[in-house]
Amino acid sequence: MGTNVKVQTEKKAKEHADAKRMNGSQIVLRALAEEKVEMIFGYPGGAILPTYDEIYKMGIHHILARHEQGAIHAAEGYARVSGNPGVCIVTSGPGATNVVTGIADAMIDSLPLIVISGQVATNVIGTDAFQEADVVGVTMPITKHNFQLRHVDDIPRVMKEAFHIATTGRPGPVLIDLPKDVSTAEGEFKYPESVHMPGYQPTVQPNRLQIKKLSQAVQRAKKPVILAGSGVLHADGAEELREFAEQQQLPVTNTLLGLGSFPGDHSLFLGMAGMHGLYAANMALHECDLLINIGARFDDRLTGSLQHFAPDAEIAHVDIDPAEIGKNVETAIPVVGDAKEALKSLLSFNNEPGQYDDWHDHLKAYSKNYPLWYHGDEKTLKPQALMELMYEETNGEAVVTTDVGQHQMWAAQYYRFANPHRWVTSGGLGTMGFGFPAAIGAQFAEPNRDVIAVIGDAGFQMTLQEMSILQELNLPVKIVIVNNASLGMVRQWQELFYEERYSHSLFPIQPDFLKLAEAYNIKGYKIETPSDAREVFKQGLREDGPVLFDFRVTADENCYPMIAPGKGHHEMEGIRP
Ligand SMILES: Cc1ncc(C[n+]2csc(CCOP(=O)(O)OP(=O)(O)O)c2C)c(N)n1
Repeated sequence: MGTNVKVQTEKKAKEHADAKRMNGSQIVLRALAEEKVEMIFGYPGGAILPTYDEIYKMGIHHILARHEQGAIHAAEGYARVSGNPGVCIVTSGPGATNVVTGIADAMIDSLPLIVISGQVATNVIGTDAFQEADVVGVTMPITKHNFQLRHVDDIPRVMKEAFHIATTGRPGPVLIDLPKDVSTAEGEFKYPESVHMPGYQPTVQPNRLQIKKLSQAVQRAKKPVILAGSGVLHADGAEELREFAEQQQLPVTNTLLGLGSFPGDHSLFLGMAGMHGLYAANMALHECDLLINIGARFDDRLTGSLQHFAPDAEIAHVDIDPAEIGKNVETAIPVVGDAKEALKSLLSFNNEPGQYDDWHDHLKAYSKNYPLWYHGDEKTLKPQALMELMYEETNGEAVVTTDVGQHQMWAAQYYRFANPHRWVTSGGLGTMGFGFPAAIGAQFAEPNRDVIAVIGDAGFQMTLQEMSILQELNLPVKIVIVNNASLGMVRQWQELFYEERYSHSLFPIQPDFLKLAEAYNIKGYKIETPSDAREVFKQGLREDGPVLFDFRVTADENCYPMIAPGKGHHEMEGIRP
């Protein structure tokens, strides 16, 4: 026997000895352990029962949601705050279809998720068996990748690839469909050390020449601005972003999802841009001669009318996903790569900053003359004032999750995020029902930090059943209902664009949220005046367990400033009282 063959044979023999025989469910769970998964969120049912049996026997840390949608949004909140993939496990058919919204949400917001869905046995797939749904077909366009397991021997490789795909490049959700017979069949557990995927090789290191072009453009520019998106957060590049902005003295604005990637109280920060962004931020985008997009999608809520978008700017776009570059906005300097690596490379040129004093003064005047505003008074509780006091009483240190609507925009405007991974919101899909369960996942990721779920009275009613988790585990999530007795954002649009025809957007009758809290043994407070708001919030925040605050805010408040549909950044409305 040649030496080479002998070595090979010995290696094979060793591998065989290392391999352990176990069933498919055990293999799946062992793979999760190999991937250092600390907890999973889920809900059991027929097709996934063999796996739940092993979860029981192996003592895996599993959080039982009360609806699969709650489980997947909790997994998203966990992923957003921890930076690790969120894992969600559900049964076939309705269990799997109940997580479709969360999968789509994670896809558009680039959150790493592993979703394991039970499936009917392989011999009945395609026969309309009980609780069968073609989940692979349904989720094909809304997953970064999906798999259907057909053989137990494939499980280790598929699990390894799934985690690799979910967490590398532009993160995203990966679904693994697990037929019941595959989960009970016996096989060997040998976890691969690496993946072999020639067709999937994300570019992490940016091209040095492109970086040089970008660096030269910064030197040429008179009116540059950085637009930082959540790509900076996914790349853990907040520190490098601050260093680069300071080194080159560049003003910075954020997308909604990018908040926290740059300190909210920094002198170079202009505030959030976009539909409800700050006027100074939007005018910086409108008037700049160089727009450096780092890890943002140029989505329509950010750009407003594309026809009017950044008319005088040379556009540079750094993105790990090449499909994003040039998708919506013509780009002169494309840079494919990881945001942190790109920023490190840009920093290494160590250029002197350009002469931007006039530009800074110009933007500062916008900030001074057109700040956020609202009419406060002593008698009524204004939602904006509530956000301000929340910011003050938590020293800006809390993890804040939101649902979707006016409260989301007010939280984004008034809670000045100083740190990465403390802001959890459904940006791309705009999923009502997201905010409260996401706070549960966030609290698991940051057990010692205040986690505040800021939600509307309508969105809360979509997933409030997850108060059961708070009750069961005494999880100290603080629920802040910004209660305007309406679908506030819908009401605002109907007021402004549909001649005040409030079609199905007002809630004259509401549940008693305090009684609901009581049903789940959660402490509740109803607050109706500004004078009570601060004291009660302070007091509730000190509670060790969960608290629900029902803040009765003014019902007819509109969220300003605003870019109306079809308008450009320079046409913002409500920029002054
Ligand atoms: C699942 C879902 N359905 C519908 C919408 C459309 N929508 C966007 S905001 C909004 C109103 C939200 O009301 P509420 O939760 O009370 O928050 P508010 O705007 O009052 O702060 C609606 C219905 C959505 N975003 N998500």
